[in-house]
Amino acid sequence: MNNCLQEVKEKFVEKFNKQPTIVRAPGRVNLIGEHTDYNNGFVLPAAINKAIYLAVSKREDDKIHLISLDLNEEYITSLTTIEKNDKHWTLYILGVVLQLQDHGYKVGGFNCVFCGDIPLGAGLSSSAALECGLGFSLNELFDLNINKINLAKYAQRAENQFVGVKCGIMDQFASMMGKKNQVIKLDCQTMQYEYNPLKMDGIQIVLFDTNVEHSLASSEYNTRRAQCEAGVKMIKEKYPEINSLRDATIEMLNEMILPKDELIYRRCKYVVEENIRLLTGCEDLQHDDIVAFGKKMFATHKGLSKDYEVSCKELDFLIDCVKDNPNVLGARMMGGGFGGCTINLIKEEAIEDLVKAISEKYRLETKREPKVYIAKIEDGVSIV
Ligand code: GAF
Repeated sequence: MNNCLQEVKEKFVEKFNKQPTIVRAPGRVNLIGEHTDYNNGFVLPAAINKAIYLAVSKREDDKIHLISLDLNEEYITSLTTIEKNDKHWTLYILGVVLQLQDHGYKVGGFNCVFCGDIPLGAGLSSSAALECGLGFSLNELFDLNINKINLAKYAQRAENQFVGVKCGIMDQFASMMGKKNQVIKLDCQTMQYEYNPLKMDGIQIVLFDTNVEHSLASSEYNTRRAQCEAGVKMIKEKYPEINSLRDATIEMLNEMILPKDELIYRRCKYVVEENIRLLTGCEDLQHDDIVAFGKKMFATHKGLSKDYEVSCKELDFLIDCVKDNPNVLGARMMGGGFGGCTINLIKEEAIEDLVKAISEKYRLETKREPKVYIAKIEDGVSIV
């Protein structure tokens, strides 16, 4: 049995003296399509084999009793006195409760003990997993009858409104809707999605963790979003029908933004190009052309680093280490940026040696201990 699963179970029984319902909520990877979700574009994520386990039960009173085993912290409040507080982790939970209440759902008091193996701040969406796991748990406990996509939307709103990060829908959608061995092609404008099998014989998804903690809440993420919106506003002066960068073309950017603001231009250019890369990249995958797909991942990294400027020296170093290696088909930084992981498609037989070599180089260069995970694609949130 998974360690976290065992731990939450034992702790819950010890603390509350009854058997809990247990929910598994996974983190995610994203193959391509970064910083496109809040621009109404496309993403290609998948839920993975790293997850948060939540042990939950109803209470007779209106209290919310939370225990984080990873942080060894406890927090108690009530349904009517939810407020921001200095235990940051509680915001992901309480924000979801507030969303459900605001949308008219009757949530009662509950206990929740949780623990996870998604590394924090590594860009693998531990926050979305916690939000989704909690939403899913409350839906089960109180028979709220909310479908998974709406649960994902409430989880996203919790992060937007209570945590204060203006994230898109990708992470919550992937954690909720993930399917074993399938990537999800999601159109963030229409919310249409399709599952595509990831056929990568002899190739694994390897994540190199810079061990630099990113902070999504850092103003930079929200700034990027605002810069994209500023770009849309400029385009609209001549093309009022354009409501997001998803519908913009490079020609429009050249005409309406480049002469006025070079920085906003680079931000928008990256997003427009990334959407094209995703759509053509999906065609590569359909034709089993991982080589062509991998090249697009490298191009994405360049765009994120040079034009969108959400990379950092550690991420760039890890990409430089693999970019000319014939055993690495594609690699790029993943997620919000400023730290966290790179995602790499690596030939199975080369992984061991490569991991050794890169870890050594990384240690020498940065004096940081790198971490490495092999990501397997798993199902989304479910009861264990
Ligand atoms: C973070 C956000 F939460 C996502 O919504 C997405 O924007 C991602 O950064 C960048 O693609 O994970």
